[in-house]
Amino acid sequence: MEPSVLVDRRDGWVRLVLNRPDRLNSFNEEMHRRLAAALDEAGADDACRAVLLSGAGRGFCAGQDLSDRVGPADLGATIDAFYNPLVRRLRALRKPVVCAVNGVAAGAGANIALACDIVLAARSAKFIQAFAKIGLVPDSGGTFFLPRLIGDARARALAMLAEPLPAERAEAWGLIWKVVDDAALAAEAETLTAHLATQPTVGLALAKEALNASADNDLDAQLDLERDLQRKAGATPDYAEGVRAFLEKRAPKFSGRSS
Ligand code: T3D
Repeated sequence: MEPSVLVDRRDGWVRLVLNRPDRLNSFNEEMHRRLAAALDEAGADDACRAVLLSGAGRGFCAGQDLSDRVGPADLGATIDAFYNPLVRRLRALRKPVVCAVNGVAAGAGANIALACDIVLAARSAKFIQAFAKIGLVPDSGGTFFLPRLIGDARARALAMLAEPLPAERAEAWGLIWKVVDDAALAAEAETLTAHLATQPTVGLALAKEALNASADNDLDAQLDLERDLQRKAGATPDYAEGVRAFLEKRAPKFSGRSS
């Protein structure tokens, strides 16, 4: 049997593919464990400077595998054990995470996509806060990301109506970065991830840290944080290389190293 997460190591980056296509890549515990391990490995590997997450088959991810939920379950415990750590891992990973939403992203599947740094979606894809259809609350950061990305009015309607949001509207509303023709999605996502893998990795990680903190900070606190992170960025070899390359009128060659 094929693994539930495919790990495809490339030159400087890794492609992770959710691989339970007959269940629209919905999560069971095994897929959670494999994805967590793959993200930890990518995080620990200095040679890996960017991550691409996508799904096998016609869907991206349909959230929790509901066939594992026919009996009573403590959903707070499963969220504590699996979904919340996954969202925290994606946000904390000190390298960019691109998500290629190749088809429907429903329930936790939609919000895990939103936890990634740059989200591309196939034109035919849709995002569904499916939770209300089964009496649940948007989880995996949905109630955090949605109002911040698209505003309270739209967030409330998506959460309460569970209507599919087509990819083109998701882009128009600012929920995602970009819609791409279905046939072009894989190549465009790979080109973008490969590009990010050549960029100043430490600087990007510091930018990610600042953006992650922005939702909870007031302007003064954010200005102080930017100062502190800029101090760190300014001490990296990639900053020195970036300035040198600019002055020498050539393309920079970033190492991604911290020292
Ligand atoms: O439980 C906890 O730990 C708490 C955390 C919860 C997080 C959550 O994500 S709760 C929300 C769970 N997800 C859903 O409620 C979505 C359920 N799926 C759907 O509503 C629809 O499948 C879609 C709208 C996503 C796609 O519809 P469609 O018509 O394109 O496909 P389909 O025919 O419904 O699905 C294709 C197959 O995938 C089908 O199997 P079959 O009939 O071909 O054997 C379907 O049963 C299966 N599938 C889709 N989603 C799930 C699933 N099987 C198990 N769990 C799923 N979530």
